[in-house]
Amino acid sequence: MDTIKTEERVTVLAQFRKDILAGLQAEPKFMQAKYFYDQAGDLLFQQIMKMDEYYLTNAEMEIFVKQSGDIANLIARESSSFDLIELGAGDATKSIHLLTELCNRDLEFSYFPIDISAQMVAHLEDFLPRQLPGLSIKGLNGDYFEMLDKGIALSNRRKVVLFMGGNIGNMDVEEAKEFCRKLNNSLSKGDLLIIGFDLKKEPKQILAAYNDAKGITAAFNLNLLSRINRELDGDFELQNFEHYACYDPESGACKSYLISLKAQAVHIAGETIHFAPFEAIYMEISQKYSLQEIEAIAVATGFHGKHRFFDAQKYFVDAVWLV
Ligand code: AVJ
Repeated sequence: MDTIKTEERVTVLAQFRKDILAGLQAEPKFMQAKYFYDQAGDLLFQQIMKMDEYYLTNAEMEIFVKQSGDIANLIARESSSFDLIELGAGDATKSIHLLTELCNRDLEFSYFPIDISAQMVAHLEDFLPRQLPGLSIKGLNGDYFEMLDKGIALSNRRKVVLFMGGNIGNMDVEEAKEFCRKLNNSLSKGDLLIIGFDLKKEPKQILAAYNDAKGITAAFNLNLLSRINRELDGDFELQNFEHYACYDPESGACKSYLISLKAQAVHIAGETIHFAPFEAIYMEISQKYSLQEIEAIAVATGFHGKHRFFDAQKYFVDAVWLV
């Protein structure tokens, strides 16, 4: 695995400190969703993916279980040699179906999974070659914005970028466009982007996915406060904060907040942060899209291609975009 060296670990912690303090000293306060995924956060996210309310994983799983053969054919259509770069691979339980199809064909490819969680990348490098003998794999641990360039530099073949799970939903629409534009600039003609979007649907169903009855999503958000307490010598009292999720069916923005239940001061890395009663920390966006909005992003950012893969309920779409 290409991972952070010991001297870089200091920088990672310093960056965490800088980002958290900047977000909490901003008006309004915010945190970055990428920091959810420490060891406890990984486990909580795996629980989220198993929840009844969290339809996204099942929907995209269905796409990859039933249609990986078609997706593999589409990838192999151009040429039998390419590299597969996955942004935010996680535990790869969906992409493994595509990897299996690709391994079953006479293709020459390497798999570069990128993930913010070092544990996940280490797990993939250990687990996948045992599951799929002969698979050429090299994991990259880090922020996928940074690691993408590294992945592209490592590859001297045609590139297929996988960006699944609705991870693009963690950006607002403008950030998503900016990201796709950057991605398009980094890629070359003939390269492919397979990108998953959660679709606009019954608002109550969306809200329930981010406001589950058992409070797992609440625990997932509150876990970032625990992480700050542990890694940045913070003194957040978790019982003084409440998870609040809302969905705007017009814009498609589903947002999560932690609400300060009273006036309080919190100390983090030697700094004092003041909270007014019911002041919100904006934690995360999970943006939902219509098919027209998705098409508009493709066009605006230099991609083309009409191939789309849906689950039977049309909850989710994996679009195949060509550079
Ligand atoms: C990993 C960004 C796809 O937004 O649905 C799930 C993260 N947060 N529940 C999402 C998440 C709360 C998830 N993504």
